Amino acid sequence: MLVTVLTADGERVRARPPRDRTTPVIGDRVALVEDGGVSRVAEIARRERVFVRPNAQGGQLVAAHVDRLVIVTAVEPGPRPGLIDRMWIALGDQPIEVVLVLNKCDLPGTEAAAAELADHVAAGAELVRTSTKSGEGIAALGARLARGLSLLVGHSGVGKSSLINALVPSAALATGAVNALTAKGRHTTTVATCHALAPDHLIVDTPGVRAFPLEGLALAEVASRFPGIGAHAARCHFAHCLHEGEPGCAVEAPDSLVPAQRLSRYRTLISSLREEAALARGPKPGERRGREKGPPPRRR
Ligand SMILES: Nc1nc2c(ncn2[C@@H]2O[C@H](COP(=O)(O)OP(=O)(O)OP(=O)(O)O)[C@@H](O)[C@H]2O)c(=O)[nH]1
Ligand SMILES: [Mg+2]
Ligand SMILES: [Zn+2]
Repeated sequence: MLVTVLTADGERVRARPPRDRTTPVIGDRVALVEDGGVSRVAEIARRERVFVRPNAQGGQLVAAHVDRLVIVTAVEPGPRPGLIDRMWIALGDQPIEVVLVLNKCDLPGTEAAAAELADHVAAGAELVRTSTKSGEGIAALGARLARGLSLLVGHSGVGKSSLINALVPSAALATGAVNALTAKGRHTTTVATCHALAPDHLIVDTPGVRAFPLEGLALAEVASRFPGIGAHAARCHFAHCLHEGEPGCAVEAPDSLVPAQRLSRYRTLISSLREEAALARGPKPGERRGREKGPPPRRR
C-alpha cells in the first residue's frame, strides 16, 4: 500500500511504506529515499502530540503531530458533554489545544445546545458556532484552523465532513443524512483523511465515534486531567485525590471554585469508568454471571 507524502514545497509524492513495515499515520514526519525508481519512506520521526482512539486492542493511533483537537458537536444530534470530557482527557498533558464547534446553528434549539457546552468554554475551550447551510462561522473556523494540523472528531452526523467540504472545496467528501428516527448519524466516513491547504495547514476528517472508552487510564489520571478540575486539584491535601470525600479535598470544599454541574459530570464519569473496568475484567471467581439476566431459576 502506498502512502501520500506532502513535501515542504507542497508537492504530493506517492511512496512505499518503510522497510520495517511500520505503517505511517496522518501527520507523521518522514524522510523519503529513492529506491529503484520509486520513493520510499526511509524514516518516521519520533511521534509527538498523538491522538489515539481507544479500543479493546489498546488503541488506534489516528494522527501524530496534532496541534489542535476540534471537537465537533451539533444542534442535532445534540452535544454530549460526557464524550467531550473523555476526548479531552485522552489528550493527557500533551500540548494540543481544544476547539469546540457547535455546527448546524441554522436549526432551532441552538441556544439550548450552546448552553450544554458552556462549562467546557468556562474550562478553557474556545467555541466556534457554525452552519454549513447558512455559512455562519465558516470563515471564523477557517481562520482558527489556518495553521498546523487540526483533527476533527465527534459523533456521527454532526457535520465534520460537511465542514471540511466548506473549508476545503476540493475535498469533496461524502456526507450522509442523519437517521430521522434515531436522530443519529449513519457513520458515513469510514477512514481518516488528511486535507492539505498548505504544508503547515492540514485538516483531518475522522469517522464518527460511538463511544470513547478510557481503558488503561488510572482514575487518578482522569481526576487530574478532567476539564476544569485538574487545576483546582492542586490544592487537595492528597496528591492522588479522587475528590470522593478524602480529607482536605479542595474540589469538594464549600469554598470550591468547581461548579456543582462539573463535579457531577466528573462523578458520573468516574462511576462509569469503574463499571466499564468491571465489565472488561469479567465476573469474579465464584460469581455467576448470566443469572442476573433472565427469569430466576425455577424451584422444583
Ligand atoms: N441543518 C444543517 N445540516 C447540516 C449542517 N452541516 C451538515 N449537515 C447535515 O448533517 C448530515 C451529516 O453530515 P456529515 O458531514 O456527513 O456528518 P459527519 O460528522 O461527517 O458524519 P460521519 O462521517 O458519519 O461521522 C448531512 O445530512 C449534512 O447535510 C448544518 O450546518 N446544518
Ligand atoms: Mg463524515
Ligand atoms: Zn480532591
